[in-house]
Amino acid sequence: MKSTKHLRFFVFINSVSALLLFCTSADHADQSTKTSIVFTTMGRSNYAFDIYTLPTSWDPPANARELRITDGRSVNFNGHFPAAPSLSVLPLAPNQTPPLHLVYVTERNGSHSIYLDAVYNDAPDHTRKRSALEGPGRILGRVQLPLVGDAELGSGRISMKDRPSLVGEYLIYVSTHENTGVPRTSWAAVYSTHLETGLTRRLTPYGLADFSPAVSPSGVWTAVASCGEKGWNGEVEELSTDIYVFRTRDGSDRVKVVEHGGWPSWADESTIYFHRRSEDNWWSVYKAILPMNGGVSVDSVVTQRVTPPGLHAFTPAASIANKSFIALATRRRGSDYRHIELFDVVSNEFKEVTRPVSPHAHHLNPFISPDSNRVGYHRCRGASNDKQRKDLFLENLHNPISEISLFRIDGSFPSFSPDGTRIAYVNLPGLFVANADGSGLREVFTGNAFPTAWDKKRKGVVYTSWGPDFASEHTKVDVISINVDDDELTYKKLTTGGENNAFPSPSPDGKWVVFRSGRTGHKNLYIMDAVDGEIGGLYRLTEGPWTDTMANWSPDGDWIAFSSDRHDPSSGSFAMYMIHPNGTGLRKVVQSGSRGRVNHPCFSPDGKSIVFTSDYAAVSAEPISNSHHYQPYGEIHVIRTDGSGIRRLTHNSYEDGTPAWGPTFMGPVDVAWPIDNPQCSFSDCHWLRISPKTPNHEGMSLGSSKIQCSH
Ligand SMILES: *[C@@H]1O[C@H](CO)[C@@H](O)[C@H](O)[C@H]1NC(C)=O
Ligand SMILES: *[C@@H]1O[C@H](CO)[C@@H](O)[C@H](O)[C@H]1NC(C)=O
Ligand SMILES: CC(=O)N[C@H]1CO[C@H](CO)[C@@H](O)[C@@H]1O
Repeated sequence: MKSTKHLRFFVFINSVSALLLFCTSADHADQSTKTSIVFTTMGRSNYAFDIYTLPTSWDPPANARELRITDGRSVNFNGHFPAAPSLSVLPLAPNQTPPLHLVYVTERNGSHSIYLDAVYNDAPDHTRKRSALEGPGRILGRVQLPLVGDAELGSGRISMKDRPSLVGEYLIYVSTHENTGVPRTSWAAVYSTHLETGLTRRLTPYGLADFSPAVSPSGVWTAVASCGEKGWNGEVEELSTDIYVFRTRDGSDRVKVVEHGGWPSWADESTIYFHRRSEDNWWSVYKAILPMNGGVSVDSVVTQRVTPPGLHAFTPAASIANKSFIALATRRRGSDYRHIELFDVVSNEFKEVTRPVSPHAHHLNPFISPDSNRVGYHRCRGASNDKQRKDLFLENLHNPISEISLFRIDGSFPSFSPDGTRIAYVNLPGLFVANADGSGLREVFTGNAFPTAWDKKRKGVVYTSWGPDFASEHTKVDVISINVDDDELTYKKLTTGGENNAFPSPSPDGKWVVFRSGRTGHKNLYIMDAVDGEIGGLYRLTEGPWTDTMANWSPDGDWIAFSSDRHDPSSGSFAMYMIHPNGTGLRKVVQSGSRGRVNHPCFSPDGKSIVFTSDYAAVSAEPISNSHHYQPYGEIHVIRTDGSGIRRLTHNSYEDGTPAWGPTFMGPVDVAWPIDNPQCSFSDCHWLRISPKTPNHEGMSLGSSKIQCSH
């Protein structure tokens, strides 16, 4: 590779920069000892996304084959085919075949980065004038160039990155590396990085959040979906975004062009395709025509619906060379899958692209090459395409606190054994225990159980609750204990009434268990004997017509942290509180805005901090551009017990939840499973209903009630 000299400005996360990154950010809390946090991301272990491409020709050659153009490592998504990159950083062609250039987001190496790949295939020479990837083809090789990682964005910042476009020497993309400082506001903003100098400029005004940027063919204008001044109001389906346009150079001349719309894509300098949920409830693609000679405003822009009712059509991609079609994703009656189709905007005909090729997979977020000859998209690569991938038990993630080693677990509701050597977790239905190095996996309970908690004194004793999750006060759920070292694996029922007794957490002296129960018609906290359960002693800790839940007992025994909506019962808003086990000292630790959510608190081993999941940083992407997440805002945060020093640990557009804080510092490396797990079993957005007139099914999620949309 001849490009080494150009790479000095793009120091990607290597060991040296990672070290710098951690040294400059070691300012949190009084973490005298180093520890680990493990958390869950809904469905993430099933993603395995890669970017693929197919020809767009209306009558594709019979031998057209779907080509995987990313390398089958990690999760690769939201691609973009740049127009003939003229970057001096681009590597030289190793042979004569015309390379295909692809910009995309990848999650390898523990954080989001944006890569540029030059992909070479064996398409015969005469296809050059058409498309390098038409006809048969095998990938011969690739040159991979990291463009932007967290190291480029400054001292120890961690961020999600999204929807990149490469325009000349500039990379335009979303990043979440700047803290808004305001609870329940999105950190997503559009940035431009000059690749030669590494200079990064923010294009979104401070105080606003922008999603889904798209750059016009000339590069002069960028369109975004933005909530504007009204901000984010808890939406988890369609965000209440409008489309704004500004100058790519510096973000100036920002103007709203479309009220109610998202995911813009430019066909030419005055035509923008976008999507919105129509009044008839079908997601549809629309077209906005901007006036040619200035004076652009919502009133001077003409918008037209492009796709008809009767199917969902969204995430449009305009085609530049041949303007007679666009690409989009659809959900149709009779198919459980999201597919990529073309839509002829002259004849109003659809043409299926991915269903004939891979009918049983979700395909997301299409994009079209500048010559209009191919369409790209991402989908789950599946096990057969995935020789290099190892399934991960624990995926190590960068985070801004050097004393904490952060892992995503392939499971939910994890908890550490007191010595940190074992992890119990749930993979419904079933409760499992494994060594922290991924060995010794054992299913210890086969019922529907959640969450998990280890006794601090009696070795191998794990508490859980057995019954349906996210159920009403009177649902039959009981707290049980299991000795996971016992060959018989018998369980002991500790509660008897069965009235939604759940979320047990044992005291450090091994004598008591705090749990929540719905026995009075409200979920409040109770304390019972750890060994004999209710019959050995039962005390009521909290009482009121609201929900107290997800309790966690502090390591010194003096406090119980929990999640409650007592400040606004039944509103769906949860804050974190602390109370002494004797019922005194109640105080609120943190609330996310006035209506947000703070769930699943867990104390640090030194008792000075608490990890939790929250919508404190709002959402980071349009939910429809992802697969299903009940709570796409869920991110892992830590805070001191006095309510100061909140820090965001995770950055993504997924649902992160159920964190556990362990006593040892586990080396910051991935832990692979010894076995292969099934993949690609995630679901498309549940709220994309195919019969829009039928009522919504209430979403059930890692929190305990569903958030209301603001419209
Ligand atoms: C442009 O796309 C349409 C399909 O919408 C196709 O029929 C036509 O042949 C294409 N034109 C060219 C020049 O490729
Ligand atoms: C309640 O418990 C806390 C700590 O656990 C203690 O400091 C306090 O004195 C106790 N209050 C009463 C009234 O017992
Ligand atoms: C800089 C760095 O850590 N690179 C690693 C990123 O991950 C791949 C595997 O996906 C490794 O091969 C690289 O060494």
